[in-house]
Amino acid sequence: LTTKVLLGMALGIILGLIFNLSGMMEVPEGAKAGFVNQFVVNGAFHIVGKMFVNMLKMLVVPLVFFSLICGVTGIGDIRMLGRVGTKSFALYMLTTAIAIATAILIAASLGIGDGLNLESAANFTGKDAPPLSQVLIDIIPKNPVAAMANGDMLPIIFFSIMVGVSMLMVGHKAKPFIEGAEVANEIMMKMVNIIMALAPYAVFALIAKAVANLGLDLLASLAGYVLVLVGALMFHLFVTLMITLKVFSGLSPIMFLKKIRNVQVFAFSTASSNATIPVTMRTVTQRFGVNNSVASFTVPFGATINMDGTAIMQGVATVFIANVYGVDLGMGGYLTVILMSVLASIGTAGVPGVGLIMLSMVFTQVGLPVEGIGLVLGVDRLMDMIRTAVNVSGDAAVSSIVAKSEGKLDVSVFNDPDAGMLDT
Ligand code: DAS
Repeated sequence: LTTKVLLGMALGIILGLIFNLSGMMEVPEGAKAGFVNQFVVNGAFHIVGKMFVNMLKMLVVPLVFFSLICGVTGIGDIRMLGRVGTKSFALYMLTTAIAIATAILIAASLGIGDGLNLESAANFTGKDAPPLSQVLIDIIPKNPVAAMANGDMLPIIFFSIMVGVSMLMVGHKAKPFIEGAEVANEIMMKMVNIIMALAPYAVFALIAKAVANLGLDLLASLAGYVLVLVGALMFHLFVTLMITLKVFSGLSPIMFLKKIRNVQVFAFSTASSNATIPVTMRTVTQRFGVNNSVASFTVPFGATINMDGTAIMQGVATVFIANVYGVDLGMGGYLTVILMSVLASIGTAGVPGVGLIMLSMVFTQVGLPVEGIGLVLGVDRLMDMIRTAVNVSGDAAVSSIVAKSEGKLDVSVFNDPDAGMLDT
């Protein structure tokens, strides 16, 4: 399936470029958009892409609810849940902090954005992410069904854990319910496989649309920002995360990178960690050999609070905009950006564009003109796709480290190149 998905991605990029470079996407002044633009790219491709992302999102709430219940009851021992929670939270925060510190170092040392002195770009009105105190209070759902209806992940995670823990305390009387949850979880995972079979076509449509609309000229004008951001993201993925994986778990980074590719392509094409949860869960359990009792917690948890890629974008964008506007942030300013970005990433779900919304909050905090975001807005869709792939890679790496430390990772599965391969 991976080859088919990669093929879909490649064809999408090629067709998108053909549409864009051939001028078919242009809308002459006062005229209507052409056939390709209106009915193919922003018509058929848009519809297919949205339907696919909705199908993935459809799974997230029931999958997280049932897999967390199975996971917690599968843990069997509450103390382990505490350990898994503490270890994963600590590692998620550590990797995110390292990510943004590296990004700021790279961007500041290269001095990107210097001398661009553009007049202030289109003003950007991003809604602010909730303050941390509110985020902590909102972890406890007033109404769990409402939380599920709204897809608020942290309250859903909290409620599912509470149900699982309570079942453990009820003991054997809850057995039918636990078995029911196990069957429901299996049904959800089967639905993931069905949806993944559709992936090559959806990935093609999603990427063709993004490339056709975005084009290359936009990238040229922001080359410095894009190159440094992509460089920092790749550094984090291939160096920082892989060293962390090797040091903390001894697992093979090569095998990790080989098996994580499918998840990265999903995250890239949907630009949503949340929508990718079903694929991350399947890959981490069936290809990495992580026991569901750990993955069911660390994967949804990571998709919500762990956004290394987003933190990197915030670091690079802050340096870029500060230089463009000639604002000298100083060490204090940069430390504030690091703290804000790590904290902001806790409170926001993994959905497309959330990083940009958090960026407006970071800019406000350090006194940068928020309209500066208008400069990076144009390329943010593509940057979001790349950084989301880094986000989910961090979720999978920490899940593997925590599982290994708990003796809940089957190394023979991890080292078997064909384990859990989807034959479709
Ligand atoms: N798209 C977000 C995610 O799903 C990341 C971001 O917007 O920066 O992780």
